[in-house]
Amino acid sequence: MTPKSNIDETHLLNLFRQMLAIRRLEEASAKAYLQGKIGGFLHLCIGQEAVCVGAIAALKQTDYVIATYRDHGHAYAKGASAKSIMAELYGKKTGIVKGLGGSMHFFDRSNNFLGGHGIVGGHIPLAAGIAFRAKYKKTSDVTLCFYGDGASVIGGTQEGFDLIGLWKLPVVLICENNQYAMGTALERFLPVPDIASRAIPHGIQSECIDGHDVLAVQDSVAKAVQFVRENQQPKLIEVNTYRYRGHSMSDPGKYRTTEEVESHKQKDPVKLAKQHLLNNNVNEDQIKAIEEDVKEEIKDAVIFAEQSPPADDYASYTYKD
Ligand SMILES: Cc1ncc(C[n+]2csc(CCOP(=O)(O)OP(=O)(O)O)c2C)c(N)n1
Ligand SMILES: [Mg+2]
Repeated sequence: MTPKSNIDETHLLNLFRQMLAIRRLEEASAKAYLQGKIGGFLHLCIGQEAVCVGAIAALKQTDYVIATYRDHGHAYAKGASAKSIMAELYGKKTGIVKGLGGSMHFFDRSNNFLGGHGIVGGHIPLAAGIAFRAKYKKTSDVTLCFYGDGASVIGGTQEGFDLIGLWKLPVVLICENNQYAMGTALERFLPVPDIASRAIPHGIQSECIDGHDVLAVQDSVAKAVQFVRENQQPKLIEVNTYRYRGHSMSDPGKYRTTEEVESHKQKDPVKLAKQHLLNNNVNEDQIKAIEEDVKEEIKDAVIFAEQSPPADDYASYTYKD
């Protein structure tokens, strides 16, 4: 159990609320998927919420975030509404990209959330480009680039790392090490199971942290962001985390034992934050009020998605002379 400590209760309540909202949003989308209301692929981040919420809490609003296809929590933490996310999953016109992208291709220019990318590792060179612009224009904005452990071994990742290291670009690379790439365990695809060390040949400083305590994640990422902003140099953080569900909704996850999954649930980030709040004498009623509020927010998001008009035909967006 987390000991009593001096924490900013309002801040932790806010982080707890965000993580809970992401958890409920993911659960609601899984339900809608099984009801056949959401099509295509659906990758959930249940179990990993402390990573996106803690890391993005370390940013300024003008900083950039770029992520993989497991992007719902990242978009929400960067400021997208549950309504725009759910409507996108439903393929509705009111969605975050007008219902034309779906789960893997969120994009929210107003909050500097630049995707949502389905090609594993393909967005790392894009992060280099975003950061190059910031450095060139001297904006001091930092790019936070999330990627998975499986992306470590992809060519695009290495090419992106080289540019980021060579040009000393203001990027914080966050490897969400959830121990698996689809159904393949880390030790079956990495000759040296130390992801942080893969930054060294690219001239990028790195560290490895635990990803269950949202405040600890925020603290480490905040230090990295400050270092990157002030020194105009990149940094890589490997964050150890775990996804409770399969790779996507079509994966029953039979390559893991129930014991393994349950052992990770003991360190659940949402429960940990709640316990932390209770240990610091935050009123239980205050927590219950947040839980109710989140329930309403997600219920409203589902109603909004169901009642929204369908996306326009793709053809109406094609370029015409
Ligand atoms: C270039 C490319 N190769 C293969 C795939 C198929 N694929 C989709 S997800 C995935 C695993 C990625 O695992 P990881 O990077 O650990 O991310 P996680 O799903 O665990 O968040 C693979 C191989 C792809 N989308 N893109
Ligand atoms: Mg993974």
